[in-house]
Parts: sequence; structure tokens; C-alpha cells
Amino acid sequence: MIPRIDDAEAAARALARAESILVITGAGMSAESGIPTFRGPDGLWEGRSVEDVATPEGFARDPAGVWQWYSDRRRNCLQTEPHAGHVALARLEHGHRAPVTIATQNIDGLHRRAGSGDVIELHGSLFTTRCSKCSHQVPEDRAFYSEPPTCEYCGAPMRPGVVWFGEMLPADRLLRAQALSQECDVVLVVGTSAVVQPVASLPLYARHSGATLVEVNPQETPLTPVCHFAFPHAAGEVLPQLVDRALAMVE
Ligand code: BV8
Ligand code: ZN
Repeated sequence: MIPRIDDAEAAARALARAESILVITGAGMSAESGIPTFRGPDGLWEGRSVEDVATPEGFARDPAGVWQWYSDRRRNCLQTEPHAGHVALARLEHGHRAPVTIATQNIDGLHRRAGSGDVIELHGSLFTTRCSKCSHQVPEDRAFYSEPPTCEYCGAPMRPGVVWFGEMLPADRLLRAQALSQECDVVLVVGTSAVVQPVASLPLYARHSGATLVEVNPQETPLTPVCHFAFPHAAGEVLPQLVDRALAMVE
């Protein structure tokens, strides 16, 4: 299927007619809010090895260094705002009669701050901290300690409440996202390089179950060839127009 690149009218019509919409977002969704993506010229991981900062082994080797990296990201996030693309997705949820769920890989909290209600944070959140040993978890909104705090229950170092490579995603969240990917009739995939598993498989489950795939990404991804629509432009540009058109068609 060759994607009909810029058929915004047809893509909006598919969204308007949808009985269930799943939105899958990645770091590119937050790029226009000033949060760097991971892969790419000025990517977060540029010059840094993923193994050092986004794995349990990396944290065990250098808890303070990894903690600091996430504290810096949390501080940056708190200085950013959701952009028009985030707001458009919240408008879609509140303006459409169909359920709209966002399954995000992002840990920045911007979807919720934009007003989206049904958000599944598949890779956790910058704003929770949990014990690296027991199940103790605390909300972490502003603390920027130089060292990771220790768990008040077991004394082990606390760690960012995110999912690192080699770690399972929270089962309840993943199962819900997988179920939605097989039930929804439109999947909107925004700002992800579509390489990190298991999230990268969700659009394929949806496609296999007959859903219409719409991608918004300035770059081609492994998903692009199997999308019904692919808009090679920024999220903040495409989403407000697409949502406006779709909501205007919703009976
Ligand atoms: C697991 C932590 C198993 C939080 C992250 C070989 C084959 C298949 C899989 C694997 C394999 N080897 C290892 C694996 C598994 C591994 C994986 O998938 N590796 C990949 C790299 C091959 N996955 C895991 O380890 C997962 N766990 O599999 O557990 C298991 C089984 C049993 C028992 C135990 C364990 C865990 C994955 C989660 C890892 N944690 N982050 C954090 O620090 O944020 S992943 C990290 O990558 C982020 O969460 C990020 O969201 C995610 C995906 O990246 P993207 O969001 O797509 O961002 P990226 O920069 O890549 O791309 C941005 C895109 O935006 C680009 O396409 C760009 O063009 C676009 N863009 C830019 N500007 C805009 C834009 N789009 C729109 N508008 C714009 N303005
Ligand atoms: Zn503990």
C-alpha cells in the first residue's frame, strides 16, 4: 500500500468516522516543546551510550550520574510547555464521540498537561521515583538532589520511575495498549522512530486487525510503507489541522 501522503481530507474523514482511536507517540511529539529526541543529530543520546544512562546496569554502575541525567531532563521538562499538537490531541479526545487513548513512550508528562485524560505512559514518567529494590514509589516533581535519595523503607537507592532497556513495561499498561491496538479502527502514530519494542509492534497489530494507520513524522520510518496516510511534517503543524478537519466532520 503506497501511503497517500498528503490526503488530509481522507485521513480526517477516517478519524471522524472512527469508533475507537489509538494515538501512539514518541519523542518527536515533544520536539516542538523544546525537548530533544533521542536519535538524531542533537539527540539526547548523542555522544552518550544508551547502556550508561538507560539500563539498570548503567544505574548500578553510576547511580548518581544516571540520577543527575534524569534530574536535568526533569528540570528541562518543567520549563517547557505542551505545544499546539499536544493541545490538538486533547481536543480530539474531548470533541470526538469515540474514545481516544494516547499510548506514549514519552516520560515528560506533556500530554496530561495539555488536557489529555486517557494517557498510558508505557515507559513510565520523569515525575515518579521508585526504589531500585523494593516496590516503594514516591511522586517526584521538583527534587533535584545531586545523589539519588535512599528508600525510606529498605535503604536502597531510589531510581527514576521509567522503563529502561531490558526491563519489562508495566504489564497492565502494555496489555491495555495491546488490546486497544487490536480493537481500534484508527491509529495515529506521531513522532516515533518506530524501532523500540514492544511499542513499535503496536501499530502493526492494529494494521493486522484492519485499522487505518496514519503517521506524522518528518522522516520516513519502518512503519511508513505500511501506513495508509503518512504526513512528512511536524506534529505541531499537522495535528491541529487534522483534528480541526476531523471534528468538523464528526456528526
Ligand atoms: C523489553 C527510557 C524485554 C525512558 C526507553 C532486538 C530486537 C528487538 C528488540 C530488542 C532487541 N534488542 C533489545 C531489544 C529490546 C529493546 C529494544 O526495543 N531495543 C531496540 C533499540 C532494538 N526494548 C526493551 O528493552 C524494552 N523492554 O523489551 O523488555 C524483556 C522481556 C522479558 C524480561 C525482561 C525484559 C524496554 C524499552 C524501553 C526502553 N526505555 N527510554 C527514557 O529515558 O525516556 S526507550 C526510548 O526510546 C524512549 O522511551 C523513547 O521514547 C523510545 C523510542 O524512541 P522515540 O520516542 O521513537 O524517539 P526517537 O528519538 O528514536 O525518534 C524521534 C522521532 O520523532 C524521529 O522519527 C523523528 O523523525 C521524529 N520527529 C522529530 N521531530 C518531530 C518528529 N515527529 C513529529 N514532529 C516533530 N516535530
Ligand atoms: Zn526500598
